[in-house]
Amino acid sequence: MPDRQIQLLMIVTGLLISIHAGCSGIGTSRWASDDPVYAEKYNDPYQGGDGKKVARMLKQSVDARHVKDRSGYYLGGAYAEDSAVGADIGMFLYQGSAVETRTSLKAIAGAGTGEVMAGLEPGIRIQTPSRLAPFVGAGTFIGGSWPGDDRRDDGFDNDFDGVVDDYDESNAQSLVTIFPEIGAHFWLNSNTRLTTSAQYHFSSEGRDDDFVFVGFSVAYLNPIFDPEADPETTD
Ligand SMILES: [Ca+2]
Ligand SMILES: [Ca+2]
Repeated sequence: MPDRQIQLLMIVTGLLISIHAGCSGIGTSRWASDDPVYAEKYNDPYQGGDGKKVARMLKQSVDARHVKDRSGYYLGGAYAEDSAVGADIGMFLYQGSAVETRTSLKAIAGAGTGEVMAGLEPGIRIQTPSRLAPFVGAGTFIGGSWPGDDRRDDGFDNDFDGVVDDYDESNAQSLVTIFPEIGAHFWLNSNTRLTTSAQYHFSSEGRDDDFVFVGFSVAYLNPIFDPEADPETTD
């Protein structure tokens, strides 16, 4: 990975860790208590001596297992060498509390072949079920440039269908990449998550068109129905 991108990733990760350190101070161990799943675990008064109390405070200050089997959506941006950029909007689903699957609609410009491309990016991430959650992941981008410029009179069979300069020829391109990924999530509160990651995209166009995306995203966890919060369902 180029030095500049490593630096950027370290800065963003450092920022997340400092925010985490700042938020984990005295009085913030109930950081997600507005979430009904988290609250059910931790809303009882502290029991036992000081040792037990501190142990539970520490545990609940990092616990993010309330995300188990829940879904949400995210908005993200990415940066690569030579001013290449990307943007995506997607949905995620936790399979349990440590495995996250996701799919986004993604647009990229300047990366790989240099064309503006749009497509789908499904991925999977394995992470710690904690407020600050490092992860490793993998994914694929499947997309293309469309509609492209007119190529009906260049004397070349651009779409390789055996007919030169037929009616629908353009310079539209497809692009498929697969990528490993490392990164970290940080939950600002019970339902808002910041993420930074680095993805190494292996391009279908060859190794010269591989690229590294350093990305940042903000995600929102969908609320769940809480019977205790609805007065009509409580006695
Ligand atoms: Ca053709
Ligand atoms: Ca042509």
